[in-house]
Amino acid sequence: MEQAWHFETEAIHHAQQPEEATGAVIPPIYATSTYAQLEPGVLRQGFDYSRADNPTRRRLEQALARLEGARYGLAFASGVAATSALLTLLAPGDQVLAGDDTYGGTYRLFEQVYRKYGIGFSYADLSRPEPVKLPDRTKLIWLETPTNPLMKLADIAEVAARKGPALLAVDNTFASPYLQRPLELGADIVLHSMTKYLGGHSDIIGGALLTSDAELYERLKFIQLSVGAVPSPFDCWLVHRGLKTLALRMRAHSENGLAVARMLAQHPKVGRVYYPGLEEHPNHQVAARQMSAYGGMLSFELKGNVKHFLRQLKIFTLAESLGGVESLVSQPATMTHASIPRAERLRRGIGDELIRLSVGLEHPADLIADLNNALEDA
Ligand code: P1T
Repeated sequence: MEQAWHFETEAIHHAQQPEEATGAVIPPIYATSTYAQLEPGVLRQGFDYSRADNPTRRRLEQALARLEGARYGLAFASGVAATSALLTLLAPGDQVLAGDDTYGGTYRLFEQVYRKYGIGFSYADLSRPEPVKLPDRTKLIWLETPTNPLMKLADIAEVAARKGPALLAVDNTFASPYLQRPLELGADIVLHSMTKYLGGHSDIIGGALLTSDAELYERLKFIQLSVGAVPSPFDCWLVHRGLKTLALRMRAHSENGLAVARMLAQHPKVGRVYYPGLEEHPNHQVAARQMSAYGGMLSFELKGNVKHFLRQLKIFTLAESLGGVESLVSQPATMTHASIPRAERLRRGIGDELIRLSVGLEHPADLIADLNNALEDA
């Protein structure tokens, strides 16, 4: 879709006009569950109940859609609630082809919730250049790129060109629309955990779906209303506030991420470093084509004692999640990806020595010193 302004300007102004009644530059939070009707079924502004729609949520949905180059946006109570809304469009016997490295909670939702409703899931390494054969009745291709936690990239345009009638959904959580715009590359729908870079401050849980397909939007809007996993007006307001600094933050996350990745790549206590901005990353060419910078997420293999290393860190906090201004560290095997059975996890390449960093916006020299110090002790 045409954008009238550059990303930074849209992020600050789209769906954020001063409020009519008072002139408030920042539109208020509409903390209301319901709306007074003029007569039964005759609404003032189209709002009847906040599970169906709320002005604060609507502004956020419009702003997010604009930033992803989508016509329509829908906000949900979490990233997995958004994923679940998409999966409810499927019917027993339908197949989903997913990448073989995804957030552990996405895998758990596929395997432990939706499989029992007769939906089939298969997995393939979509970061490899050779095309993957789609199983019969594939209705949905699920692409996380970059993947969590191994930072693999799939060529979105390449997968889109071969998807046939299947829907292509891209989980754009790690990149954010500032670094990567999957709809422009042929995806049908984009998913976000708004909990991460969109919110940007580790203070809300939320998710979103963005699409330009009117029919798909109507079906998902029906699910949003009927299943009801909607975010609160306050959470929507916080995410909308976060969007205004998204461009600035993503540039800084990317600079810090690259600096940390380069330091780790030459450290004797570090094995492989997984960061798409490094030239030796197997998908670096794809990254350079479809991303404008490489973000703040990276993983690496520690040659040393994981517990000692984690205990020595002073700036990086040991915690799940990512994408906030503060740096976080995690051990995917025991944390974010613990719900994947051990054998499957190891087959995917997520061993106990794998460490994941969400590189924040602190000064890079402090981050590097913190890591160097902890590595010495590992
Ligand atoms: O946590 P929630 O907002 O429900 O989002 C789920 C989700 C979806 N997609 C990706 C790529 C994710 O990373 C996540 C959540 N991930 C973490 C909590 C984590 O620490 O990896």
